[in-house]
Amino acid sequence: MAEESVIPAAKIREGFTALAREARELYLDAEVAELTSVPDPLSFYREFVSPNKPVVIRGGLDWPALTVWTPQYLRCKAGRLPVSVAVTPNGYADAVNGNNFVMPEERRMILAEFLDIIEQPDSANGVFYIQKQNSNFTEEFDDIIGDAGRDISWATEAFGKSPDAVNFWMGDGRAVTSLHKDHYENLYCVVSGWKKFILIAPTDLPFVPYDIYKPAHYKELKGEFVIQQLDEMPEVPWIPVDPLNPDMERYPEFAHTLCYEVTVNAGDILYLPSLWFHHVRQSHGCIAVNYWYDMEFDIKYNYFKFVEKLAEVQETHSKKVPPRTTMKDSTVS
Ligand SMILES: O=C(O)CCC(=O)C(=O)O
Repeated sequence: MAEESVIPAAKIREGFTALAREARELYLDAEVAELTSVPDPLSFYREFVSPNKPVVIRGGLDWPALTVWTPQYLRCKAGRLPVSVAVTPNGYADAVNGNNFVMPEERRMILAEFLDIIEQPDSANGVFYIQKQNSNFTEEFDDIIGDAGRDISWATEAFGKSPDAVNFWMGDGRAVTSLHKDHYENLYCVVSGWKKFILIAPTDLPFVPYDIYKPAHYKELKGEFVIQQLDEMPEVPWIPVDPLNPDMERYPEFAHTLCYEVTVNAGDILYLPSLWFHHVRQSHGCIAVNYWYDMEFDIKYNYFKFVEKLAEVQETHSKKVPPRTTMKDSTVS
């Protein structure tokens, strides 16, 4: 009978270290690349999408939205539109809190009401953020969509398809999006204010810890936010590390990641490649629109899933993470 062979964890660890090192030597840049004008579709695909490298296109937007989307204009043109707003006590929606993965309380209100809260945050309890990733821009903002667009034409040409979702983001300066990854090619456009992204390449995946959490959501009851567990939902694998304040004692492997930081200002476009981990902060009242184009599920994706599987069985990553689906990490939101 053939003997069962066991690969020592140290050998797998060596492979992970080589993967991260060689990626840095061979294809990653020291900083996020910058362009000062929009690329033609072929160069964009060849220089950034195919090698899976982020780039910021400074001043890449020429939308009327850049000048016309003042609170006054939004009230006048779209103030009566009903919108979905994520409300949390602390600005962390879809994030780890103790043993829970906590989603925001979702409220429906008209845009004018939301704008009042953004202008006077103390007038409401909690942190309010329009962040619903269900193509809310095309679904809920029909009256102002012409000020921006249903797609980014040169990106649509490069990808050979239209975006799967177009999302409108506007919120409180305290709102933070916790570290996660998506299976989308993301064209992230800032209309006013700024966003700060922390990015980690997919080749650093073995050093990004995951744990398993109980799904829950916030609910405001008599002026207090409580966490209610959602027992009917499956458990959620999520990243427990806050890259702004990582707990290196508990997650020492995180020290081996290379965190890129980039600020995306009004008028800029960030190309955030599929499978890159990202953490996002913003200025108060920042407005953005992003375009999610589905990634190609090609050999790169296959290799990524292989490394992910290997990392799951390797104890430094997580002992408990069940097999991942191909769904976007945050589809539970
Ligand atoms: O802007 C944000 O807060 C989060 C953006 C994000 O996670 C995304 O576009 O995938």
